[in-house]
Amino acid sequence: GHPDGPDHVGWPADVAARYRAAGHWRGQTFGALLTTLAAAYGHRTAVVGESDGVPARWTYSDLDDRAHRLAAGLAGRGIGAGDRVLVQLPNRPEFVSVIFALWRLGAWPVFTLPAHRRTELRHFAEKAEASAIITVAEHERHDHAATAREVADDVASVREVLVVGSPEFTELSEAPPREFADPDPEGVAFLQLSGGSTGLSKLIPRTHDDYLYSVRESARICALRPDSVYLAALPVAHNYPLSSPGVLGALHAGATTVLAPRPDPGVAFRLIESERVTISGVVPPLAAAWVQAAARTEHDLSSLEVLLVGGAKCARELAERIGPALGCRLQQVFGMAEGLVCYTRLDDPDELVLGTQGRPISLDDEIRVVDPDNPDAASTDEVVPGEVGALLTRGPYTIRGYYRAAEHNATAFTSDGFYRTGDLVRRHPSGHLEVVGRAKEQINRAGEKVSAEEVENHLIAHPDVLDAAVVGVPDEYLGERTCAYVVPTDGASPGEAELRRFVRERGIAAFKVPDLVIVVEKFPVTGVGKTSKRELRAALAAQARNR
Ligand code: J2J
Repeated sequence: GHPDGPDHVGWPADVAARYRAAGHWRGQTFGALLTTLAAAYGHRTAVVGESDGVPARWTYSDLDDRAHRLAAGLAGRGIGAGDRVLVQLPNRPEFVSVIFALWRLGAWPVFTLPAHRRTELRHFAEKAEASAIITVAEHERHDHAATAREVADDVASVREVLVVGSPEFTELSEAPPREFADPDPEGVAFLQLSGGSTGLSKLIPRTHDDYLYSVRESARICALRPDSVYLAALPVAHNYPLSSPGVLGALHAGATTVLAPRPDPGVAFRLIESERVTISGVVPPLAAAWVQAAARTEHDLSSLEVLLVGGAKCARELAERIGPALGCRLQQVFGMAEGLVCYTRLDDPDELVLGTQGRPISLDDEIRVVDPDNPDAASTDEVVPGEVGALLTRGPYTIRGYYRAAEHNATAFTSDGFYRTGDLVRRHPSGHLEVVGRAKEQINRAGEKVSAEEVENHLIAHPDVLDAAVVGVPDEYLGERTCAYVVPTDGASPGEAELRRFVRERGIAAFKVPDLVIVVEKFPVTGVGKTSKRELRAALAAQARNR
């Protein structure tokens, strides 16, 4: 085993046997799924998008053929079963062919976001001991190929940087198709990223069996059918647009996925009209932007049947405006890359659709709402039904441990295997959960998760900074924005602009750069000991709200 801990903390054998017996885990890999889909839906359209400005429209057979050829091409570069490969691709059709090619090889995609930069990519490459990076030359004026090569220079395991759209990659994509041994469906299929609350993002190992279960059920709960058209508006590497029901749910149903290069109403509405989109998924700030734009649009949005909203809390007022403004049904979704996904159901009464974040996918999702004041609460420390508590969960598609993170796993999971979500919820008698807050040290900035500790560590690296505390403050548009309180070293007086520039140049995603920096002489005095930083953040967050 790796010194940092096991690659995959599996489910206990008896529990796994139960999930198989219940038909949740069916022993199918993603590669095998694509073969089945190509046989069933061959000439139907699977993926619509743009590759370097060139429109693309792939049938299920096209996708199957591309994944076969690319798998062969990648194998020719020495990529094989068990290899970890950083995938950093924006919303373009090759995202889909690349991940299925890797799955056919038994290699593990590591789903990084287009927003990630040098320092984050280096961390993921090191932690995963990645052997390759697959990226694009440029996206949103950032030279991704150059960043990937920097990471490859720094991380010894990275042998290849492959650039989608380059002549070299095109050649790989045209290799004679080959079949590869199907990997173990109970084995790891890919590594997803956690939002991170203690320091850097953790890697989340998901198996073919567990993820396919959530994808299959998501497609069913969202009523996807072969003539559905799913618009992927958010960056598809995110767990939400990937699987809730997302690109994979749409594929599972034989439907069409339209990849929007950007999520703004200008781009999205044009695609909804031209592709007759029936369903999409957005975060609350984007839903608000769509609602506003719908009042003035000349685009025909009448094909839209369902809009999922999730990733962050959807305010009741916004929830009420979505249906009337967009002429569709709202479906709330509350999920996490670690597993558990809740949806309001399409036939739920309005009160639940507007006022809750849904109920779990599976009857085998175990939910515990426990003492919110005790970070070490056991699964038995449940609050009175209907009271607010910390959400713990365990089930057929929720991980039992992060990748190579034994120390972190000891606190992130209970001794009986429940994942501590860090979310504060209230459970309704129907089983629907209402998310009312958060216990974890994380800021939810328009659905992007920012670890307070990670940003603090970047600030403290500045020579003029003695200490830093990062908190979320309410923001009308983003839901929350990040506010950094900074205590300077003796005699120093760092400026806000300088500190923000410094953090950005450390090589991290723009959404992690503090929106606001406030320099203070000293921090308020709180309790002492291990939890003092937590108390300090709480005190500062309260202070920020009252500013
Ligand atoms: C409040 N908080 C929410 C909601 C997520 C589907 C949908 C979302 C994600 C996701 C996902 C929320 N109301 N409706 O993976 O498959 C916050 C919670 C949660 C954290 C997980 C999916 N929906 N959240 O957002 O891994 O705090 O997954 O624990 O990015 O987002 O973040 P992430």
